[in-house]
Amino acid sequence: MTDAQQLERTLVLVKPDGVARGLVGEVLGRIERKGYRLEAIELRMATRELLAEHYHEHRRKPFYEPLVEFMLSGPIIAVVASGDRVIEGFRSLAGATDPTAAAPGTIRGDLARDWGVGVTKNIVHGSDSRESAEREIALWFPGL
Ligand code: D4T
Repeated sequence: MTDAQQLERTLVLVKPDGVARGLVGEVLGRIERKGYRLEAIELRMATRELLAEHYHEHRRKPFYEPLVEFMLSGPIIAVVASGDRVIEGFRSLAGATDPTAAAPGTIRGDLARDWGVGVTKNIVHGSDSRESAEREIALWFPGL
């Protein structure tokens, strides 16, 4: 099997707002009902070091510090899901970054809103490319 044919994987995070609001089952259910496979699931607290790597591309953005504080505010569910085109497919399930603008029918469109903190509390993260997915999976699930 060549690299291009290898089963695609993505890293999904249910962020602290999703866990605190009891939406883990809802998010995982949508991934499963879409037909993707859950390869690994872990409930854990992030660390500042892990988030510094995970959000490396945003490190100089004004929302970086509030984002990291939010991601440290409670437990996160880290998930590896697999399936053909799962990266694109999960981002489609998640909807637009801004929960106010996210289309109804998507996770963010149906379940998230602006709580006065802009777009930070948007329930889920999903990798945005094969390269990011493999980098993020190695961070959250070393050895998987
Ligand atoms: P993630 O990475 O969480 O799947 O989100 P997106 O891919 O949809 O969005 P992103 O990379 O642009 O942003 C990452 C993360 O930062 C938060 N954020 C973003 C924020 O708090 N304020 C902002 O202005 C933006 C653009 C939300 C998601």
